[in-house]
Amino acid sequence: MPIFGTPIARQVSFVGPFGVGKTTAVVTVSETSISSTEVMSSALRGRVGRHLKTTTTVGLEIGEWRAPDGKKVSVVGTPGQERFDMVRRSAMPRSTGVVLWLFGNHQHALLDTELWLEFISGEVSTSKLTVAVTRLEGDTESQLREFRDVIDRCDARIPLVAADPRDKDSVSDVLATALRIPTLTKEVVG
Ligand SMILES: Nc1nc2c(ncn2[C@@H]2O[C@H](COP(=O)(O)OP(=O)(O)OP(=O)(O)O)[C@@H](O)[C@H]2O)c(=O)[nH]1
Ligand SMILES: [Mg+2]
Repeated sequence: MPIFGTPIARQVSFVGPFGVGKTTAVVTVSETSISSTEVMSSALRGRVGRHLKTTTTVGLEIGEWRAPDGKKVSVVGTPGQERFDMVRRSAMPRSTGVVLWLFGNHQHALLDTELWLEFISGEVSTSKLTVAVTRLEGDTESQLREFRDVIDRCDARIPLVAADPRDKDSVSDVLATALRIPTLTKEVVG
């Protein structure tokens, strides 16, 4: 007798450095309220530059995005901090797509890219991966070329997009790219 269960839903997980905007992106695209695992961290207060925020993700947070085909997609934010490595690893194998979010305007951006790609490719197939670069200013195209070169050394088929975690259309395009479905607006740098 055939067994009719709930069909396995598509899932996209967001990984990347502390404070890049993974939680912001989950909240931006989610139609429902998300199950949050953010905590206030006094240790984060008073730090400068990219560490200005006072909350951080310690577990997985799950939102829901409605794809252009009307179906629901789970969007999973993971913690960026090193010490939550186990949590991060647990989300990736179950995902249809994995998005690596990166800082575009950071002095070690390319080294960061290399290290994160190395970590992720040890966990899941790079065919699932998409790279989204935030905070690009000025000559966006030439900066993306630099990222493209680093990514090509890992796998030239990995899509690369510039994105803003605070912008709904932008994050929707990242999700579409991650699921390998057509995007509404965004250009993929290939
Ligand atoms: N200026 C600027 N700010 C951004 C951009 N993307 C995100 N932010 C801000 O950066 C912060 C990111 O914070 P979170 O979304 O908590 O980052 P996270 O990646 O979830 O951090 P952890 O879970 O602690 O690893 C938020 O205050 C965003 O508003 C961007 O493209 N430009
Ligand atoms: Mg977070």
